[in-house]
Amino acid sequence: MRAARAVAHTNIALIKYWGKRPGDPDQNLPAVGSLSLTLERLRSETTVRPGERDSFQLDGHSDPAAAAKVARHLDRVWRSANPGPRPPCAVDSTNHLPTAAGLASSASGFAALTLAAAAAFELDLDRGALSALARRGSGSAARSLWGGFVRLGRGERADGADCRARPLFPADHWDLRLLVVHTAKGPKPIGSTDGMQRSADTSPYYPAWVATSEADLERGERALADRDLAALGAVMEHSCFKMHACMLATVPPLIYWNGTTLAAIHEVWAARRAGLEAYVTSDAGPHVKVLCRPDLAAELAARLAAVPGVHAVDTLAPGPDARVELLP
Ligand code: 2P0
Repeated sequence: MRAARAVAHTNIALIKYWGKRPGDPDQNLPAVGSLSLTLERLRSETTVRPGERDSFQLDGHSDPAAAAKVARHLDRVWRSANPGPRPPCAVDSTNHLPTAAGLASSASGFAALTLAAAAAFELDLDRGALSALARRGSGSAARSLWGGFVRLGRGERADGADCRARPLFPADHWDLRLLVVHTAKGPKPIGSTDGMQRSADTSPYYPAWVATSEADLERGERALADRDLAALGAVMEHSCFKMHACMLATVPPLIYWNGTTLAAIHEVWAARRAGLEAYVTSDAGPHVKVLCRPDLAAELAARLAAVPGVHAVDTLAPGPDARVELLP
């Protein structure tokens, strides 16, 4: 075993993933495909080294629940190529995400862990195989192996081997900006994994959500290929609001938004009516993400920062591939 350090950037789904297809829970198989934009700056950096025993530190702190998840994921990576016992690992991770932002770190976190562990274990895996492994840690992590625009197919196989992301277009294909509008501080009340299970079990809109998502993916990919912002924005908003409709119809309801979330959405639409072309999306949390051209980003950010209740607005360009290096 060697020591290795990986960096993976977080991503935001333009076409959303919500729900798992039936099968082995440890395979974490999504019910729908998804299409994402990897972001600059927001990233996880993870080092995996041989250790006396397993240890895990995140931003200098240890947490037994997180350490158990990391150990389980190291086992998955190791067992993908080795029958014997896994060597103990010292894992250190740093999240370069705005503090208390409530932005998902599991995408960049599991992507970086997968990449660093595979290199540390000296496994000869291509990025597709690494993506399938990262997916087992967190569905959105499968997309963070690549920069730019990435599509995760739903896959059909029970063993998940065909459920891996692939890069559609690199970061320089289309110079867009994604504004992250922070509308709250602190963690969200219910995690995605539990929330999506609850939707699958109780939301009458869940079957419609699953049945209609493949068409959204096709529209999204075509709009990206054509660099057609109006087409991409339309299908991105539709995918987002359909997912939130499915969440709202869950029993008990999943409402990830607050009043400021809605105010920010209305501000984006008001700006659009005024000629500032911009489109919204939002995930399993209260923040609003806004897609626009670079030349409009500053004006839109200023308008959104002025909405009462908005804490901060980050402006992010498309980000790079995940990368890994062996350490001495
Ligand atoms: C997404 N989300 O496509 C969607 C949109 C949240 C809403 O992927 O259970 O943390 O670990 O596979 O990846 C968040 O879910 O869930 C997510 P698990 P994950 O970005």
